[in-house]
Amino acid sequence: MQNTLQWYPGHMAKTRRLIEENLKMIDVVVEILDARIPFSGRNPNFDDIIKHKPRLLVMNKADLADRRRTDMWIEWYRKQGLTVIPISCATGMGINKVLSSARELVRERIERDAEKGRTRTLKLMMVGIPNVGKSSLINRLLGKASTKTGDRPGVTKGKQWLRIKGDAELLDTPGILPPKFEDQELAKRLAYTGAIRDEIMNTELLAYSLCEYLRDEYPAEVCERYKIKDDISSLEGYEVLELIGRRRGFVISGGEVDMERAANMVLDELRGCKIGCITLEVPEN
Ligand SMILES: Nc1nc2c(ncn2[C@@H]2O[C@H](COP(=O)(O)OP(=O)(O)OP(=O)(O)O)[C@@H](O)[C@H]2O)c(=O)[nH]1
Ligand SMILES: [Mg+2]
Repeated sequence: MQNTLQWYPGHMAKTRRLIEENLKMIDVVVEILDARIPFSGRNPNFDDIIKHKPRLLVMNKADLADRRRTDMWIEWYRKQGLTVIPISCATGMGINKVLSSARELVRERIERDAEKGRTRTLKLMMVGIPNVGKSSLINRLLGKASTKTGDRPGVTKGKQWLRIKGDAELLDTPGILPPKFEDQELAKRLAYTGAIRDEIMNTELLAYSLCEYLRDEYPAEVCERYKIKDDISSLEGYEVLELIGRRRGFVISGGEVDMERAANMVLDELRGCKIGCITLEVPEN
């Protein structure tokens, strides 16, 4: 893996300013996480940026995550006093809880305003790292494709307000990551889930690490998917990948495995949920 990862281009600094400038008029910040990396997928700088604004944590892509682990994370966040809900923009699960949970967070204010005869639409701002589904959630809430989405980071460019008739106003923002990561493991998890571009990582090394993780945490799923009968528990990550490549027939001249092809395939299959519903981290107590 390269040491200097260039992923903090000018537009991320710009987005930070955009979030800060709009914060005043926002009722609730909706922080969207990828349920497969509920910890690494949070930008630690958001606390700094968002400060004490009411915040709803939304664990999106729950359809791709390990349900047992999603429950563990929900409990972990709730113990910290945070409001968190699991959703899936792909299946529609939990979408109907988003507005009601956000409204609940500012219920007293809404009621106070109502007593004074003031009705206001609820103003929400969607924030999160790239590719977690901020724009997809907005489209789901609006019931139509109003903002562009895509299976790569950096799809949303500028700010965009969208209104749910008489109900709420939503502000989409581009995904932002912290300027740098000390922790390479964390950077790898972001790459596995597509929050940072593959091009800035070494795909083979990334796949070795992934295979190590799967060997320890999801061996049954890996063996089932790639029809492996051997015990993989004592293999190195690259040996697991080699075995997978061989099972898939990715063999080049001399009988060697085409490791690059195997690496790309495993990463694709992880992202496509083909290996199973996999969550890449568990809460620490
Ligand atoms: N399986 C699954 N895919 C999802 C879900 N939500 C979003 N996606 C997909 O994830 C990709 C990213 O979605 P976007 O809505 O563009 O993400 P974003 O957070 O707006 O991304 P940026 O604007 O690039 O920061 C798209 O390919 C979506 O179809 C989900 O709940 N489940
Ligand atoms: Mg977007």
